Order: sequence, then structure tokens, then C-alpha cells
Amino acid sequence: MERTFSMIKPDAVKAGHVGGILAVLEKEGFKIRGLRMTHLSKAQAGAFYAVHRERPFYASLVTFMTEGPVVAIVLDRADAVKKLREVMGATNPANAAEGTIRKLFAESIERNAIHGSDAPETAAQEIPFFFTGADLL
Ligand code: FUP
Repeated sequence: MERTFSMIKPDAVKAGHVGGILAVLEKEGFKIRGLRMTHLSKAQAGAFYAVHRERPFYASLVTFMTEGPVVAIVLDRADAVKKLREVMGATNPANAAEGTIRKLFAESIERNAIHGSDAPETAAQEIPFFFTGADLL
């Protein structure tokens, strides 16, 4: 079993796709171990995406990530990090494969419905950003 972190972004929450996205994740064999809805502050969104702070899209991304609530999710599965990235699809939904979450639910490269950790080490940093041990199974 491997653990990873995911987040349903404000575009997908607003459009009513929380249930649809969780259904895809469960169908693909992920076990939900933590689930929390929250509304990120600018400081929180800026810190979460600090790795992108020099990129031209950073300010716009932070504004988008604070426009409404998100759903933070902790997921367990064999090969969870790699499998989640596959199920999410390409960053730009125009390039995402059929059946992927971004193909099904994303609006654009910025408003792309879902986040998924890019490595087990990243997941281990991102999970405590949203959850304390007592919130997790
Ligand atoms: P991903 O891991 O697929 O979420 O993609 P990245 O880590 O490359 O990018 C993180 C987030 O930055 C994306 F989900 C959306 C945003 N982004 C943009 O808004 N514009 C870009 O050109 C690239 C990324």
C-alpha cells in the first residue's frame, strides 16, 4: 500500500463534481483515508504552490485556488502516486486521455479539477498541510 494526497479544486467543487470525482477514485481502487472541505486563504494557497512561485501563472493560480472551497483527500492504494497521476490525466485537459478525471471534469490548464502529489515525498509534505494525525485512518 502507498499513500498519496489529492485535492478537488474550486472549479470542480463549484460545478458539483465532488461525487463524480470520488466515484472515479473509488472505482480505480483507491481507499479514502481522509476527507476535508476547506476554503484556502491566499497565504495557504501561496504556500501550497510555493514551488511554482517564479512561474508566470503563479498569481493567477493562487487567486483561482482561493475562489471557493476545495476538498482535500488522503488516498491509499498499491502504487498510489503513479496511479493517481494516470487517473487524473494530463495537466491540460485538452491533452488528457479519454476517461481521465481532467478529460471528464476540467475546464482549462488552470481550472483543471484535481491536484495529485507528484512523488511519495511530496505527498508526505502535502498531507500535513491539511490533516493532523487524528483526522486520518
Ligand atoms: P500537475 O502536476 O499536472 O497538477 O501540473 P503542474 O505541477 O505542472 O502544475 C501545477 C498547477 O499549476 C496545475 F495544476 C495548474 C497550474 N498551471 C497553470 O495554471 N498554468 C500552466 O501553464 C501550468 C500549470
